[in-house]
Amino acid sequence: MTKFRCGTVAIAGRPNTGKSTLLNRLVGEKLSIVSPKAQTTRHLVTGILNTGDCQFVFIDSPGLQSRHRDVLHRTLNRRAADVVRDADVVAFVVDAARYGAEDRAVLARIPFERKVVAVMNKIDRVKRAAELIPYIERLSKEREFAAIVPVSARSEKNLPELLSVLRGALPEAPPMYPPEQLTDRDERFFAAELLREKLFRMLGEELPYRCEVVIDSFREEGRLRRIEATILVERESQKGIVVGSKGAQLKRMGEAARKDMERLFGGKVYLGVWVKVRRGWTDDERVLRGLGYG
Ligand SMILES: Nc1nc2c(ncn2[C@@H]2O[C@H](COP(=O)(O)OP(=O)(O)OP(=O)(O)O)[C@@H](O)[C@H]2O)c(=O)[nH]1
Ligand SMILES: [Mg+2]
Repeated sequence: MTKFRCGTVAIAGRPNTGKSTLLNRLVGEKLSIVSPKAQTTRHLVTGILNTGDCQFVFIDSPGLQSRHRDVLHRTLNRRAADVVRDADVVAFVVDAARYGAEDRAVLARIPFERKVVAVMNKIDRVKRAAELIPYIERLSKEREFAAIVPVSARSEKNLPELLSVLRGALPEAPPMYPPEQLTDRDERFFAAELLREKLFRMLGEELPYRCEVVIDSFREEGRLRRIEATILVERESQKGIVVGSKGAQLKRMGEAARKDMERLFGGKVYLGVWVKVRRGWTDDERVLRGLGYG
């Protein structure tokens, strides 16, 4: 009889390689927010997948990066480093056709004794499979990987192969979570994240990095979830952009977030959103602690 395996898989890599997309596709539910902008993920998001002989506890993490040097982004880098230190195996996600200094910096922070599976994502962008060979060869010189697996998270290519390799790297152990549990986060968390995703997708290049979403109240009234949220910005001028002309921008983002929440929660949502200025919140340790960035 095959022995049951269970353990944690840290999903790590430089920003924008598709870590959150990969987590969502592996567990079959949109748990972690995704945008074309780097450094979208700020929290460790756990997604649990049960197969007949294994429980995978995936942990998505912020992409290690150096573009922003404020306390918020230094905290994110610390989170990313902690998660690769503590996991049973690391899924090190790289872009199929690109490997550089930023990827190398992530790899350098993974303890030497940790098992690492290199995941070459976005192979849907590569025209012919043969083009991958030199990249695989180069990558294999960077470290002794347990395996190098080319995948496409977006088109779900090679994900069963990836799971089988990851399973082999996990310890024999009983499940950590009950089989029906999908994540360790609650609806309040997902409500904030889904709204934050819309800021990343619908606002300009720099503004999302200056915004945070706080859920002020989350109440269930029969089958309706009544959610009140505040978007924090750093300056008055940013507030104007987030709200938009006659409130149009805020309305658009709120509606998109509400629809996603209704899909995820499986029920009607009322979402009220306000925008407040909290000067310098990205660089204020006390404020950040209050926002859960300990
Ligand atoms: N073509 C292609 N695009 C992908 C694939 N996986 C992810 N993407 C896109 O890459 C972008 C970044 O995806 P994310 O999943 O947010 O990347 P991430 O690594 O979590 O990024 P951070 O949280 O910022 O570190 C998004 O536009 C995704 O749609 C893939 O397999 N193929
Ligand atoms: Mg992410």
